[in-house]
Amino acid sequence: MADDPTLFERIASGDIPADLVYEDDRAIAFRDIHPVAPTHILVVPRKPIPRADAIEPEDEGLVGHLFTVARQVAADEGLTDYRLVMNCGEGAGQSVFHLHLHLLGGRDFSWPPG
Ligand code: D5M
Repeated sequence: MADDPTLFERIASGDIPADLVYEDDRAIAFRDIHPVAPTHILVVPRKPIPRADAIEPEDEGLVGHLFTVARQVAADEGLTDYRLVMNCGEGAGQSVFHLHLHLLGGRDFSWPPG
């Protein structure tokens, strides 16, 4: 039996509404429902890879595409400086187990992250 669709698959299919800022045949981007910066956008592959350590060699092109999309969205948002974050596992802060890049911008960031 097929797994239930992930939250982000349901957003990609239009089943759950989201504030989409970009979409193509491989990826979507939409505003995070709990923003932690003035710009907080999630860049998500349509393929439901659960987490960074489940990325396979065959996914390399897709994962590279996420960064190209992030670059495009950042430019569209007028961002020159921004942070890209991918949490892997609950201990690192991952709460949705469908791969995604956080694009954060519009304020200064400290290092190291908390
Ligand atoms: O990031 C998962 C992110 O997903 C977190 O910042 C909240 C966001 N989220 C959860 N549900 C939604 C919906 N419905 N729309 C938009 N954004 C959402 P993680 O790195 O897994 O903690």
